Amino acid sequence: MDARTVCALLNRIREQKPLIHNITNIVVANFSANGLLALGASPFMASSENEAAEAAKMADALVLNMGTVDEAILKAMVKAGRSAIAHGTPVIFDPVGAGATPYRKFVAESLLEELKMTMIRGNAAEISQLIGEQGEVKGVDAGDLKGNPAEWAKRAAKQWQTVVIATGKDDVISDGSKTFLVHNGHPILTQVTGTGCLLSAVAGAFAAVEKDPVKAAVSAVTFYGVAAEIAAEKSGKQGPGSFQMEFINQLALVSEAEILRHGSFEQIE
Ligand code: ATP
Ligand code: TZP
Ligand code: MG
Ligand code: MG
Repeated sequence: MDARTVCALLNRIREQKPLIHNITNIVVANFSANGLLALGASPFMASSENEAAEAAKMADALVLNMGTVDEAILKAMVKAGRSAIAHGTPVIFDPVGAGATPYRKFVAESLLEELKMTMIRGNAAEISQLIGEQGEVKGVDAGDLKGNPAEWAKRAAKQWQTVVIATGKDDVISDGSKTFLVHNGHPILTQVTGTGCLLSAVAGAFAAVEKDPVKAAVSAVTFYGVAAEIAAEKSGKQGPGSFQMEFINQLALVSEAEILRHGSFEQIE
């Protein structure tokens, strides 16, 4: 695949406006909904177990984010996930803070054992925790990493039979045999909460319009990184608040020409 694939999938999202069912955390719900709208998708936040199965059934993708999970949300996630899988709908899992507390480790493992995910998107430390490695987790962020994120992503993909997106300075996408590196992105993304969570939701929108999860994942991450680079340049030295606003603008405005010019990824395996 090359950057033209990214453009083609972005155009599909803008034309088809896929419905993305999110069971997500209270910190990022608004940012995720606005980011999906800017991209051209339709966000649907529905976290009650009373409607989880129906919401997932009508959606084009389901995003499960355990950022502020509790018992009720976990039950809703299982119901939504089973419904999505029964209807052939892709499921994207964001294991926010996996390994930060024993409860989060339990939740992540329960969901992974219960539901066959289409993709898992986490920072490299979270991904390491899903395979029993000890990448340092500082709350919801990655700490100092001693280890190889590409290796972690590949192992996690094999163990959980899925496509893994492990983010950080470089982003890794692996299905256990093919592995890609995406070089786009900007460090200021780490100064705005929810940029990882929004990427997971954006990956859901790409999975909604493309059956090959590797193509969908590489495209989502490249598109997102290019939008961040342009937003950082446009918001200049004004800081993370202005960047956040400009980033939402760029999710809507990024053009094919910009993706072809700036998109940078390679297959390493
Ligand atoms: P958050 O940073 O919001 O806590 P997260 O920890 O779940 O999110 P990150 O790994 O920070 O996820 O990734 C979020 C986005 O930030 C991704 O698009 C990633 O490529 C980008 N990113 C993270 N660190 C850097 C960096 N040092 N340089 C460039 N881009 C980065
Ligand atoms: N605390 C619980 S969820 C959350 C915080 C700060 C948001 C995390 O979002 P991201 O994208 O993983 O930083
Ligand atoms: Mg982070
Ligand atoms: Mg995160």
